[in-house]
Amino acid sequence: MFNKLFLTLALTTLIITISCKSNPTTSENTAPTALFIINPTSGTTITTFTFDASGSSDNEDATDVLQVRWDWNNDGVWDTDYSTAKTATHQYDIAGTYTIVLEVMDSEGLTNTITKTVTVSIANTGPTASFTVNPAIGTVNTIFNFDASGSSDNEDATDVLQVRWDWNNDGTYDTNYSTTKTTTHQYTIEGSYTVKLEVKDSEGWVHNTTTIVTVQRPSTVVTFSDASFEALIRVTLNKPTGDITDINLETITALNGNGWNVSNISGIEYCINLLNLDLRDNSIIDISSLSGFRYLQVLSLGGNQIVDISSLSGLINLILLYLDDNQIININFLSSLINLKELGLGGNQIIDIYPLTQNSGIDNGDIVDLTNNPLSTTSINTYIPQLETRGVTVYH
Ligand SMILES: [Ca+2]
Ligand SMILES: [Ca+2]
Ligand SMILES: [Ca+2]
Ligand SMILES: [Ca+2]
Repeated sequence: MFNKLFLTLALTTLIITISCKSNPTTSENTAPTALFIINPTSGTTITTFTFDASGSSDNEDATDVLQVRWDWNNDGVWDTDYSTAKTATHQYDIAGTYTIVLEVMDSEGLTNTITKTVTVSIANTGPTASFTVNPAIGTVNTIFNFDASGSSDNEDATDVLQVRWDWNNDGTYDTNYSTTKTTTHQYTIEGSYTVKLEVKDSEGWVHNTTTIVTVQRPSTVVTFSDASFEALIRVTLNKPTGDITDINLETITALNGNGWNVSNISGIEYCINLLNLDLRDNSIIDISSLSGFRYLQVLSLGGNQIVDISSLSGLINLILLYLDDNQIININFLSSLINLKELGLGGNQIIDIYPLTQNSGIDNGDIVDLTNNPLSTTSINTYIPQLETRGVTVYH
C-alpha cells in the first residue's frame, strides 16, 4: 500500500517535471521592440518636433506599461527620464542632422533601442528693408535716385531680394517687384512725400521702411542792395557765404536787427513767415516791403526815418507795434489793426489821431503812446478822452 502510493507520487512528480521542461520558452520574458515616428520629419530651428513611441511593443507587456526614454542627440546622455508617456516633444536650437535614440523597457527590465535621424535647418527670418535717396530735397525738376542695395536678409544674398516702391505711401505700390535695387522717380507736384520700400526674401517674407522726400518749388536767389541788411540776414540764417534764396528766407520767423546801420530793407519781402521783426534804431525810410507779412505779430521800427506807414494796413495780426521817433504824420493805416495791444507813436509829427478812435480793437487794457507829437486840440480834448473811456491807457 505504502509502496503503491509512493510510486504514484513519484510518477506524478516525474510527469509534472517532464511537462514543465518540455516547453521552457513559454515562460521566459522577451525584450520589447522599440519603434517611433517623428513629426514633422524635417524642420527648422523654430520647429517643435513630436516623437511618438506608441508603436513600440512587447510580447508580455501591453504598450501602456512599457517605459521609454529619449536621447535627442545620441551623445550617450539620456535627455529624459523613463516614462510610460510615449510621446515627447523637442526643439533644436542649432541647425544640423541629429540622431535620436529611443530606449524601451518592459516590466521585467528588458530593453531595446532604436535610432532615427532628423534634419534641422535654419529658420527663415524676415529681410531688413533699407534705402537711401539722393537728393532728399529737390524740385519738380529733380530726378531723385533711390538705392535699396543696403537691404539685407539673414538667409538670402541681397541680389536675390526683391523690392518694390510706393512713391507717395498711398498704399498702392507704384512699381512691380524687382531684384534691381536702384531706381529713379520724379515728382510733378510740390510737397512732402513719404516713400515706402518693401523688400521680399525668397520665402516671401517682407519688410518695409519709409523716408521723406521734399519737393519744393524752384528757388529764387535773392539779392540785397544794403550790405548791412544782407549781413544781418546772413547772421540770422547762419549762412556766411553763398546764395540766399527765397526758400532760405522763408525759414526766418524772427529778425533782430536793432542798431545794424540798415537803411534799405529790400529783399525782406521774402521773409514771409516773420512773426517778430526788430529794426529799431536804423536809418530806414521805406517800409513798403513789409506789406505782405500777414503773420507778423511784433514790429519794432522805432528810431528810423519813416514817413509812410501805409504798408502796415494789412498786417492785422500785429499785437505790438512800435513806431516811435520817426517822421510819421498820417496814421490812417492803423485803424484796421484791431489786434494791437501796444502802439508806440511817440516822437513823430502826428496831429490828428482820429484814425485810432476808428480802430475798434484798441480798447480796454491797451496802451497807446503819443508823447512828443504836435497833437491837435481836437485830438487832445476829444479823441484821447474817447480812447480813455474805452479803458485805453494813453500817454501824451
Ligand atoms: Ca517583455
Ligand atoms: Ca543626449
Ligand atoms: Ca529670410
Ligand atoms: Ca503709390
